[in-house]
Amino acid sequence: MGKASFKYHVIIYMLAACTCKAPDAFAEWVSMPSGFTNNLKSVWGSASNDVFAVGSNGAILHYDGATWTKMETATTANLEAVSGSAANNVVTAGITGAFLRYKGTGWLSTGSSSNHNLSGVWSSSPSESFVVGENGTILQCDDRDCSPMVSATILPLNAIWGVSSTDIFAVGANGIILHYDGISWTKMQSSSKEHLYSVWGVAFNDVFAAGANGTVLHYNGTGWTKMPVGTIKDFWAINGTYNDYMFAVGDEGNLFRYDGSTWSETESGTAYPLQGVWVSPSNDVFVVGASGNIIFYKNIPPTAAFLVNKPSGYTTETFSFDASASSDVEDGKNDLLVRWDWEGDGRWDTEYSAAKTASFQYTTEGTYTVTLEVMDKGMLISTASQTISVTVNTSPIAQFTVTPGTRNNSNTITVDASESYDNQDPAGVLEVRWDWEGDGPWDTEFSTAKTATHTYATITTYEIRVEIRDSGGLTNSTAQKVTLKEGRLCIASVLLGEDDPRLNVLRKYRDEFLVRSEEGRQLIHLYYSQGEELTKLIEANPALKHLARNSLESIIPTIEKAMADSRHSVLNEQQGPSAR
Ligand SMILES: [Ca+2]
Ligand SMILES: [Ca+2]
Ligand SMILES: [Ca+2]
Repeated sequence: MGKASFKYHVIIYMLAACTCKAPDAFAEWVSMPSGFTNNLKSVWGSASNDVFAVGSNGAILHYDGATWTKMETATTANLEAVSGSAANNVVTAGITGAFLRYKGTGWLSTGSSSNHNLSGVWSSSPSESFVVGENGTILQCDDRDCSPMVSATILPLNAIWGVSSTDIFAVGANGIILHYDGISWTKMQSSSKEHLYSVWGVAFNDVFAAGANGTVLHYNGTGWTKMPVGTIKDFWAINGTYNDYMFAVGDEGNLFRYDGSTWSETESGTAYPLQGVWVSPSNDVFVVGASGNIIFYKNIPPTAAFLVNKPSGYTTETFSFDASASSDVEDGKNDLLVRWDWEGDGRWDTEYSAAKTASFQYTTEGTYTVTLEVMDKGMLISTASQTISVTVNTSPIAQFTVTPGTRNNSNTITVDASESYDNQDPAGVLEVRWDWEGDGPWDTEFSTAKTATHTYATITTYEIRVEIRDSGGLTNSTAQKVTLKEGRLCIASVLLGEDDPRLNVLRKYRDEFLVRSEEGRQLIHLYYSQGEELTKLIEANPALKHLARNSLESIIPTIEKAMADSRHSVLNEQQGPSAR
């Protein structure tokens, strides 16, 4: 297999791997050793390195980001729920009114003043928590004690969650859902008769409840509706960080993820009942279950990648950057935020933005390391860098030469601007255009061809202008005057007289025969470069004039015959130029 085709196969493989990745993205659940074998019922934390899990026999476990350790408690009651508002305000509740507070140093078993089994807790602030339990029990607790609230049911309440202390939802048996508006608890119209075991939301009009037989309900601010999930296994807990990043867990290792549009099953790697789930602010997922099982999904940092429209450019130009190639396993591209450091000086030059494209113009020459930072919704970041070089563009320098045309008819000229140059661009990319008469309007388009030929209709003096343009659009122009002269046969005219028709033979010989060979052109050049001087010499010397005239007169018939015989003759192919 050739190198190229190997490369090709690698690319195909990578593309295939990418398309397969989505369904497997959440396969990376790992089992965490808890050191505990009894049931774990609930999990909550303030951060991924400050997580609490509670369970049977008064067990409270704490995770510091590396290991789970059992915390000291004064209770042996089965604990059913844990929640909090900050690292130094955690509360847990359990059977026969068990209620413990953690203020950052140790668990205080102050009790709830209730004898009912308590199964749900939610903290609205560091000094206020709400607790629910059997017989429709609802308690409001501060840092000292708890007091019962007037409930709207005698059915068991299993879970509680709120937006604020004046907007709280509680769910329980037979699909019951209660709402507290800061004054009283009232029953909401539920769309289900299934037992509800968990409630969580992101806003007053975006709340989710999960329960028996794979039930998940959604509240949109006006009513509760059942979401299609695709399981009949009981859900024991639901939690997330966004309405497109949430998880529901339940019986037999049942684990579903919601991405904002559909619920999809994820392989949890366990068959144990999963009873608690909590998603950290950095979008790591902690799930606890029977027999001390804890499983964990770690949010993967995004992949940062970007394109720049060119690796080098001028201070007069704008560079365009596109971070659309960045990606993340958990989050959609639109959810990723990006920011830029144009010089790689460690100071970010833009705010975080969901817009993936940006542009920047450098004012100073230099080599710059452009750095992109990409952040996912769990605030995990990645960076990517590219080096670009920026130079100051200077104008090109225009130069050109003019030479008489090869036919030497005097009205055809050839110009050559090859000597023009630029300090940044090679000659090949420089473009030129011409103004043949110096009258203002350009007579040619810009072209990288540096030579051009032009034939004038009138023999006079012209100013020829050239303009040169570099790749950065800078231009420079120069001009020179060219005086066209009649192609006078000076010596022959003096010898034969201005009106002698034989002059036309000589003109034809010059223009259609001699001009076709290098030697002929050299001869013409010699004739015209020496002509003026020789003519003066001949005119001043009658003997020389006589001798020269006789020679020329004898040569002309020979020339005439040679032209007629010559296979190179073009007399039959085109009309000769008119004699001047
Ligand atoms: Ca991620
Ligand atoms: Ca910077
Ligand atoms: Ca330049």
